[in-house]
Amino acid sequence: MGVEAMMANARPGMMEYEIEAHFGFTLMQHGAREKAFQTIAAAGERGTILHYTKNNGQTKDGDLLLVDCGAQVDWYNGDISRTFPVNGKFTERQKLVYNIVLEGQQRVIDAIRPGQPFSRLNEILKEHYLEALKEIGLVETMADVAKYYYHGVSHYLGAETHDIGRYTERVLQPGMVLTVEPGLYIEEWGIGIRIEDDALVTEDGCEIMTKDMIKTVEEIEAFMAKGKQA
Ligand SMILES: [Mn+2]
Repeated sequence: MGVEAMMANARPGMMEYEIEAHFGFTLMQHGAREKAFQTIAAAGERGTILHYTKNNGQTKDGDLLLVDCGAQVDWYNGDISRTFPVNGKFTERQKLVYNIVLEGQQRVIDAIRPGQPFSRLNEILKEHYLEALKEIGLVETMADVAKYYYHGVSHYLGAETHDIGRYTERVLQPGMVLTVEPGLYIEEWGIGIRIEDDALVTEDGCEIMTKDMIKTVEEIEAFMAKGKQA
């Protein structure tokens, strides 16, 4: 809801913190007094900076806005990212990159099941990126992928946003909660995209705890078109 409020109220020319304000307002309206961490609201090329929390830039027509945020309720933390165009409409290039990230997220989600090594998830994503980014002429080798994707796809989530636990030599087990947050950061195109959902490992796969949040290009554009009329 808080993310939808940001989408519905975003307009080109707004400051990043103005859009961010709708997140905090919505949280409190629904009884959540605490955020899990400082919200990231980063437009255009600022979306390529990891852990950007200044949120004091001005958005402009044609920018994507990357938001990474979460509420803390009963000591448990949420951690969600969405990326949307402030004017409500993706450009062809933005759509292309967005769908590469989205496809990567789905591949990782499909791989989450008990027994899967944690470290394998990031490899699956990078293999997808190598293939997809080669196709659009951005990269040639796996080493080039690191120029556009420079973090891990998952971390544990719980009583800490980055919950404790070993990542290497560890396999997934039922009951674990982890984020699935692929990103692509193409500074020369002014495009920073991250899509993040929270997954609970089950006996035979995983359940996406944030599955009701709108995510596809079509869903976001339709939702924002509705918001603009209001
Ligand atoms: Mn995260």
